[in-house]
Parts: sequence; structure tokens; C-alpha cells
Amino acid sequence: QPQSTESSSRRTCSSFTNPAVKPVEQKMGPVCSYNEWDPLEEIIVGRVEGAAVPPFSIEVKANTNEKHWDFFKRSGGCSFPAEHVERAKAEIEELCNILRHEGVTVRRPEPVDFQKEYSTPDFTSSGLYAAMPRDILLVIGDEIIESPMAWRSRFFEYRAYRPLMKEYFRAGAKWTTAPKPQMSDELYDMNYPMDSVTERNTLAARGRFVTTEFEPCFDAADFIRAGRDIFCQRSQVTNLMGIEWMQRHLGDEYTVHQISFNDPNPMHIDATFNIIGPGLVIVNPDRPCNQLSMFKKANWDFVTAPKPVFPDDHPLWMSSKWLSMNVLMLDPKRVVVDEIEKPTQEMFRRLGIECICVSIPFANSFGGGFHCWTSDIRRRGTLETYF
Ligand code: ABU
Repeated sequence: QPQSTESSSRRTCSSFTNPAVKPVEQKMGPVCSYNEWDPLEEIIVGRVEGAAVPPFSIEVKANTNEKHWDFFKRSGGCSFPAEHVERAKAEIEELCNILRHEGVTVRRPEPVDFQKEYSTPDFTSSGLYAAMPRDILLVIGDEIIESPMAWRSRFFEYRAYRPLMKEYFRAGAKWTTAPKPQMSDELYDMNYPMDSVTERNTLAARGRFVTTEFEPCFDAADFIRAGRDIFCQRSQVTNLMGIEWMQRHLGDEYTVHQISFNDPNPMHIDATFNIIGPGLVIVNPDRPCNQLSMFKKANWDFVTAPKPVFPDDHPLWMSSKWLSMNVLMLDPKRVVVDEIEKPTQEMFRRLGIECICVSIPFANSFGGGFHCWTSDIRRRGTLETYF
């Protein structure tokens, strides 16, 4: 149910400087967030109900571990194992309760049957899920951007969020849909070699990915926000035209910095480079950043994430174990982190950050941690420069 935002939506205008005039109360709109750490007021949490295994297309192959390829070949277009879905659903409901308990308004996408097949003039597919709002929605200030995405199975994913988008729009938010890609064969390198990790590493380093530059595509999760500076990566799902679209769309007020990592399979920046505070980043030791000096110059602090302890025998169909660093900041001093990831919790405690420990292993199997499973809609704060 929509919840009132009245009490939390009033703040004093922080840029007010003239002492001769009484400070004015400024109304914050329904959508407003500039970074990943300001105090969180409202969030969308994804939903696993209706999820379907994506058909095993070239872009799915390029983004998944070969040990799961048989699973995708066998089950593409069907539902995920029912017990797994039920357990993930219960874990996410508990996550929602914990967020509410921490004072955050929780919103959910609509249930959708993603097994339904669809055809466009260019392709036929079935869907995936509305489990990872971070992949599709990007909030920059008072604007909410629906990403074009790059997987054919995600072409219609936005539909699950439309009731929420319309509600935010009616309440005053700016609502943008990035150019919808055709996703015809030209968007994909059908000969993308992906038999060995070494081969993929070389290709990624040379800037060759499974998506081409036929048209803009991006997932919102390849962008991470720090006020006027937004950092992003060219990945298997985000191309250079997509990054260029974002920069031109946001205009002069923001700078979109393309950064890169030693990563054979980049897809979503938030388990590689997670900005958790002003000038404070958790970095993945297996995926070193190639632009460290640029951050050092700006006096940013890098904290290396400890190795994940997630068990090997639990399936992660669409991600690596680095979901351990895919955390959600509730404010600069509180983080939602996995209960099992004790070394990561220790790291946060050393940084003076309180850990709210939650366990979502069955939900993790669908490809995301707390950051991926959510998309912040409103954080109390203003547009600042940190870089
Ligand atoms: N969707 C986030 C997955 C990131 C990773 O496996 O590194």
C-alpha cells in the first residue's frame, strides 16, 4: 500500500544562506536521491514471484558461469525450482520487514508471469523477473530513469514497475524511459568467443563484449552515484552508446565517468566497486580498477573487500560470490550486510559502520545481493560534489 511521505518529506533548504530572511521549508518530491549513502526513506524491493529461467541466448551465455549452462539449456522458459522460489520469497519478505523496522518505506513491483512468450518484429523470448530493481531503475535527483536493458528476456521487465512509476509521476517525479532498443541480432556479437575465461579477459580488456554498438543499451546497475559524479562501466550489458546517452541526457550538472576493471565478465558495477560514503569505496580484490590514480588524486579511500565465505554448493545461477560486497547503506553509519559474511561485517565495524545482518541465500541464487534486490527512491540529502 502507498504510504504517506508527508512527515519525512519536509526539510530545510540547506543551500539557504541569507540570514536576513527566514529559512524556507522545501518540499522534497516523491523521488529524490543523489548518492548511495544518504539516509534512506523509501525503497523498492524486488519480487521473485513469477520469475522464469531466461532462454539460453547468446547474451545469457556470455553473462553466466558455464557450470550453470546445462540448467539454462534444460529450463529456459520454465519456472525456477518451486521450493527455491518459495524460500527466496520468504527471505525477501523478511528483508522488507527489517527495512520497515529500520524506518524505511518499502514498495514492491507488481507480480507478473514472466514465463509468457512474446514476439517483437526482431525476436521471440520469454521473460526473467522483477527481482532486481537496481538493474532497471536509476534515480538521479528527482528523476527516475527506466533502463533499456540488453537481455531479450528483460525487454518487458519495466511493466512490473509501471504502477509505481505512474504513482511517482502523478506525485511530481520526473519519469524517463531511455530509448527502447530493438534487440535485433545486430545488437549481439553472435561469434563472441566464450569458451575460456582467459579469452574473455583479453576481449574485455580490448573493449570487445557480447553487445555491439548497434544502438544504446544499458542496465542501471552499471552506474553508481556520488552526487554530481556518476561512475559506470562498459560491460556485457552496457555499451558506449548507452553511456553517451546517459551523459547527454543528464547534461552539464553531472559528469558520467567511464571506469574499467580487470574483469573477464563485467555486468553490474555494484559487486566490483561499491561507493558506501563520501569518497569511500569498497573494491573487489579480484577485479582491480584501472583508474585508481584518478580517485587517489581526489583523496578517495578504497577499502578492499574480504573474500566471500558463501558456500560452494549453493547455486548462484547469475552472479559470483562477490554479492558479499553488494550491500545496501541505510545511512552513512548503517549497512545491510549478509549474516554469513562475518569478514565483511568485521570490515564495516572497523569503519565504524553498524551492521544489520540479514540472510538471503535463496534470493542470492537469482543474481543479486541487497543492493541489486532494491532500488532507492528517496534518500534525505542534497546534490553535492565529492570528487
Ligand atoms: N548482478 C550483480 C552480479 C555481480 C557479480 O556477480 O559480480
